[in-house]
Amino acid sequence: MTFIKNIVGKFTGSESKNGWPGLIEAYKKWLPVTSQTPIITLKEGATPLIELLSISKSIGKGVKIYAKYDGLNPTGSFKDRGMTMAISKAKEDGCKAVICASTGNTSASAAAYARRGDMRAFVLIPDGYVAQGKLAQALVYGAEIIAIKGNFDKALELVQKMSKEFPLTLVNSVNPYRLQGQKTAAFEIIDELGNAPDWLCIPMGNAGNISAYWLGFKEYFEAKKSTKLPKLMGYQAKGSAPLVYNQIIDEPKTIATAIRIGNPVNKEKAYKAKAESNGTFDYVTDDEIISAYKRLGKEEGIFCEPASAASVAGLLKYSNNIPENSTIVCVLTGNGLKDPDCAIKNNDASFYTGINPDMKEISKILGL
Ligand code: AN7
Repeated sequence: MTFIKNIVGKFTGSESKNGWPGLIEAYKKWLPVTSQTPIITLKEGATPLIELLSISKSIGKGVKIYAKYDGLNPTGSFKDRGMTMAISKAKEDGCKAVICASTGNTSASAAAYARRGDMRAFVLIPDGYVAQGKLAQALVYGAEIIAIKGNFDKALELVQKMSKEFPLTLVNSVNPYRLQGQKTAAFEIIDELGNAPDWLCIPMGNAGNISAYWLGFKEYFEAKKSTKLPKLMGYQAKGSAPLVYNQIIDEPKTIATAIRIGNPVNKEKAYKAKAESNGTFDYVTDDEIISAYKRLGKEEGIFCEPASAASVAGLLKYSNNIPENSTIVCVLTGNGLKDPDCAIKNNDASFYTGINPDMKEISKILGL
């Protein structure tokens, strides 16, 4: 991949096995860091852009669809891009403890980076609505976890208050360093494709990530690293779509617990990005999410979490509107292993249990 060579060529190769130094080091001149900033990194970024061969073929019209598979970050989600920045800056400021509200991925990422930077990590989560893999991570990374009787929006309200009351750095996406780190995903896409895509399809919860991508696409465009800006296609789950209805949802509902958010804090930024990019916000149903989730797995070999599949579900919903010969990137924000319960409940696999270890019996079952 030429872009990895281009970036990595600048480094000694001693930083990690393949020479990738982590996104702050790689994109330093685009980020608010100085020589004084202690860089806390797990070598996040440089995630693969994978062509979706089967889905591109089924849409036809010469369209090329790629997945930006950010589930391959160190803690399994795009949050690591923002967290390396937020935690490094918190460390620079002498912070001893960070706090966040989370539907799961932010808590895993915050805990990993905070502990690596020798800080305490306090996380507030909605009791019973965080996928198993994410909870397992927060526990193992040594977070101090408070599960509240209430949803994400309530938890965010609380941590915003607490960070004003106590000496705690808030690391939700209201922290501006989060978006700075996350904008590097747009840089990577342009570095690899040689230009911006025509559309960027992305799931939205608090709408930090879509806002960050827009920052990144605009900065590279202004620096003449691309000749166009993408249309932002932001998708929410139907039962949890405050940005589609333009109203707060008091009791958001969706199988995609990562984006079960009723009052997005980055609402204004997201609407501005939508207007500037001439984009579209829409919802997808849980059935559409699961259908895209399954297709990604069994046709493309890509396992993402349900919230991430919303980007592909949205693209499929808009397939009649896709311009001929366009290039589209769908952001797969989190790894499928984050939510094993969803995987086990939603698949079309043939799974035979309690079978005797007998070739005759097995071959009969398999129709061989
Ligand atoms: C897999 O972890 O809000 O629109 O607390 O985990 O930037 O909020 C997660 C959000 C998409 C939405 N995909 O991103 C949290 C949290 C996955 C996510 C989103 C999230 P934003």
